[in-house]
Amino acid sequence: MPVKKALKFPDGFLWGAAISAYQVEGGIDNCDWARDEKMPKAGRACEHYRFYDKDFALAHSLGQNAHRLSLEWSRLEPEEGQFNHLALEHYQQVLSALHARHLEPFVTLWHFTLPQWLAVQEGWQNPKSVDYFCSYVEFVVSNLKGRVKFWLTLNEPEVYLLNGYIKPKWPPFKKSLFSAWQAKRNLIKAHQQAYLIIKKIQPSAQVSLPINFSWFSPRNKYSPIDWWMARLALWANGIFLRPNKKCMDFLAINYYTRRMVSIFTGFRNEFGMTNEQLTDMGWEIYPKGIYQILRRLKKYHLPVYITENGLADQSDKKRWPYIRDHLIWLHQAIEKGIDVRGYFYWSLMDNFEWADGFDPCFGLIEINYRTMERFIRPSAWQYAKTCQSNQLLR
Ligand code: IFM
Repeated sequence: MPVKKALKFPDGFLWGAAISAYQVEGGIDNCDWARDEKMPKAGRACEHYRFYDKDFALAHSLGQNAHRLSLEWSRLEPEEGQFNHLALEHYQQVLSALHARHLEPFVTLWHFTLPQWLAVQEGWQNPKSVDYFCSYVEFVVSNLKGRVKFWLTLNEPEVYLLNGYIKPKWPPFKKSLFSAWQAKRNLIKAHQQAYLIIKKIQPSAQVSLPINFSWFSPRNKYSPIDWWMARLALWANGIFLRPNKKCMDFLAINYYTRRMVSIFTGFRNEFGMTNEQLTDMGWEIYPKGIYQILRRLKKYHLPVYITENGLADQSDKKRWPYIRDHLIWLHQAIEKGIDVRGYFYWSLMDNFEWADGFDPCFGLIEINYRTMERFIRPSAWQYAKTCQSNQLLR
């Protein structure tokens, strides 16, 4: 969709980028990902634990006014029931550094990694995981409530179930629908109870759970089965939304791609496409999907934050067109009455992309993993113009 005129975003719109602890901090060795021999290791990652202030200065220089990060549970509770006050102080400093740079923090409490003491007790499959999570949330929120307004409980639990229990290519590597169902039940309870705890400690907090929504289209649009499968997939994508809708103050949407659905080949996203239409991960670039998802979720009548949207693109040639085109569709959704209040690009910097290691480059900022130098990519300056002016210029 070509931009015809400057597209103005609502006053107070939040513009930022997102990261998560294990993917960027470095030095996390007490969680399931660090201990599992089958997985690539994050190791030093981007040494963001050390360079956070420098990284926030870069985000600020790029015109951003918000920032999404996660806390590492295994740092804050390295042993069951034992909270680490040094780690807490660290995150207090991190949050103060964000405020000093006028970056509104969105804080995720759990982003895929489990403390090792919980992983060896069957992680989210264990019903006790709900109580463990709640006591961690209580500790964190009581101590950080003065610095955080926006809390995100569990990042993309549906992606976690798929990769950890169905495919499975992530810890805990359980190929079992029954185990997935147990974990799902506990994740839902964990979100709902954490929501109540946060609201009790901090009534003014805004709480949600980020869900990774894809758009699904039938591969063969004349096939009723493909069509029906695509509808089913869209419905299934909401397994963490429907039961939690009363425990969400806003919708936190992560959107990346569309998947083509077919009775013959299942759920794929790279059929018959040129390289131009694909990211380095092989994901289709389909900006209209963000609009289609938002239209579908309008019935929830909740404010929306796009808590992740981005692509792996080592060349940096596709990044700005990708962001721009998604913002055009986002603006279209706002014009249709959807209350979108913020957008976070994934990711502020290149980082550890889970089972894919360090190869994919999602960052607005490139990292030299040897020297830990940071280099701002040209696309980041383009995005900065929008962040600074609160509009998408022609
Ligand atoms: O890197 C991940 C992130 O941890 C969760 N959402 C999707 C991103 C890109 O795959």
